[in-house]
Amino acid sequence: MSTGFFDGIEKLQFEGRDSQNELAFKHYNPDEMILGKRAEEHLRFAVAYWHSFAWEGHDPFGGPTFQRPWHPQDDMGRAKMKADVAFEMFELLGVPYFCWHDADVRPEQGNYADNVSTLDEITDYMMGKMESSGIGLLWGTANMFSDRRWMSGASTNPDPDIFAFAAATVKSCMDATHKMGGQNYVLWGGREGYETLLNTDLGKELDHMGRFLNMVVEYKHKIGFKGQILVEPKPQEPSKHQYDYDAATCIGFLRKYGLENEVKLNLEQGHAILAGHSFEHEIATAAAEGLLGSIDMNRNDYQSGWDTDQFPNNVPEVALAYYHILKAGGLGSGGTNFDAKLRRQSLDPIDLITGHAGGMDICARGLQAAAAMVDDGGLEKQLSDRYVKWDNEYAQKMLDGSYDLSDIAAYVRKTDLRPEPVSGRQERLENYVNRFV
Ligand code: XUL
Ligand code: CO
Repeated sequence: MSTGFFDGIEKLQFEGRDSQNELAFKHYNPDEMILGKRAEEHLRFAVAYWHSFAWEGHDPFGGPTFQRPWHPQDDMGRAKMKADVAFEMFELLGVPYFCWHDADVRPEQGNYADNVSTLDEITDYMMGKMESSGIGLLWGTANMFSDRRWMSGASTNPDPDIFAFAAATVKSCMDATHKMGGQNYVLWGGREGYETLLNTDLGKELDHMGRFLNMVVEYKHKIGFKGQILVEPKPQEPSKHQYDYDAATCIGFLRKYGLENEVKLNLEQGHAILAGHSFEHEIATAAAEGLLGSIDMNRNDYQSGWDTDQFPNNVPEVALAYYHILKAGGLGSGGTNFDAKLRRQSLDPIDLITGHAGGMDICARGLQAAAAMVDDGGLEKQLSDRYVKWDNEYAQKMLDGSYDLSDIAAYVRKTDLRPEPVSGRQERLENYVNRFV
């Protein structure tokens, strides 16, 4: 039985780029074959429960603007109504996946045992809907940043009672994710960081976080969870300094605590921007280490310096992101999660639908352009040309340990080496990319 929330809106269809219908896809055709695989299987779209159904429209200066029928979210009846509406939206959009935090789907009860039993109850309820709709869980995660108990961190809290509460909370969320057949389990370190070193022992907190993540991996194997464990880098907000600053920082952390073969990265466009990187930089950094897990797709406002979590709308940026994803072999069991929210003035149910539909179309265009660049091979060719001299015997000897610095100096002297710089061709390459986007 329909909730009536999206009354008058039918399941969106692909109508092609000439369509004037705002409730149709112009570019996203799930069945389009791209490099031998259906678009839906490349993109693996997911809706983020929190932005569309839990966030009520607050900003630092004002309260809720949305006033949905399932607000306030303090009881299980309304949590079920929220799930009913959420699944209606997933089906209207035709997305294969969704993602949740515990706090998005059940009311906060103030104590562990009740939080677990309401999480169990609501996730059972959602599983009924997953079964009838065929929609899967891309990932689950624990919200360990909203409630005041987490104000000084979760696994990095100075109080071991909070560390314990966090461990127990993650266990319950991993259990629920496993039960629902989730493909991944994500840990974003919301308040795993600090405001001031005056009250923070940074080395101790990092060691605690390393032990915590090792316990997560041990528990995954104990329960036989086959999904990937992912950490999500972000440099700041809410903490002034976050330990999971960016992909490179996370990779160093994973190596230090022996987790590089167990944990991959969930990379978010907006977080890359906050860290002073492009999204493709973060993707390429993870991919170079074999640690690309999944992506959170949004865009950040380039002027405000906040994590504005807007739906993507920049095809050239998205195209370069998917280009590096394709080069890395695709998203695997990860996906494209819209960690994106409406602007707080976008009050209508149709705004939720068109926000996601537009994001899906932008991603489809980005993927098409990325695939065309892969197919054409122009970027790949210029890379191999640029590095071709490394195939020379002497160049290989510099890398394989045959030569030390003095051997190299002797070679340079003997051959009277006078290197000539060659053009990096950036503008020509930017023009090349422009042909595809
Ligand atoms: C916050 C953020 C989170 C994580 C999941 O910036 O991106 O929504 O994706 O906790
Ligand atoms: Co995110």
